[in-house]
Amino acid sequence: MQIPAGKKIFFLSDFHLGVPDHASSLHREKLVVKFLDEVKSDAAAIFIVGDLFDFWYEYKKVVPKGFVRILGKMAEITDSGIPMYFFVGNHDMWMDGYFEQELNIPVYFEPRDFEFNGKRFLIGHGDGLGPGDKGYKFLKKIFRNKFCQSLFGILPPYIGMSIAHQSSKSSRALTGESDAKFLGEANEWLISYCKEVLKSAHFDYFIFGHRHLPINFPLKDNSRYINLGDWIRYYSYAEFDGENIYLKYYPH
Ligand SMILES: [Mn+2]
Repeated sequence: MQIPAGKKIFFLSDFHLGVPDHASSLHREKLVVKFLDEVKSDAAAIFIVGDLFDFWYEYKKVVPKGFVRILGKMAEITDSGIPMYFFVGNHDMWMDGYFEQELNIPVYFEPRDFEFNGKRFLIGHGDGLGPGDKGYKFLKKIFRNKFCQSLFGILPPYIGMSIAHQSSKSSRALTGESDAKFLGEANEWLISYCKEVLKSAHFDYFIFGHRHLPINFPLKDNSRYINLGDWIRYYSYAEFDGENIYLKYYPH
């Protein structure tokens, strides 16, 4: 795809809407909506790269309460003809057609490559990639298992949603502040992942979320790894102007 002159592609992730409480989530939701509203006239496309929600599970006929502003804004943007793309995160992987049907937004469950203006992008949430993290990789298999997902769906929502909110809280408690520092080239497992991919294919840009730390790291042959940070601490996003990519911070 060729981006029309003057237009840009925006990438953002990890809003974790729904936590830690309604008031602060609503505050962040309104900021994301304001951002989307401001960039839409410049946007050739907008990518949301996972963990939009702190927890999302679509029942057969029912979706979770709340989040009406952001869902409405996303619908408005795609209705106006600007494409949006969504990658599930580890907190909102339980999607089942609602975004496609209601918002006209494709939902991707795995990293995927795109080409804009001759530049190759590999885009994904980033969870479960690279070396290590065996515990999470095992858990992810269970979470992604159709049978386990449908078992969860039989639970009455007030029980299912309570269990999910509880476990999402404890998973955050586990990661906490250890996310806040760059661990160095050798220990950042998404950098290891990018290097592994680059051995057999060239990408100009690797765009991931999940790490909750804005990172713009140069790899070999002018390739870059961009981590989108989050909208909890950093309010960070990436912008591709057709030639270069920039990691930016939204004033709040
Ligand atoms: Mn996240």
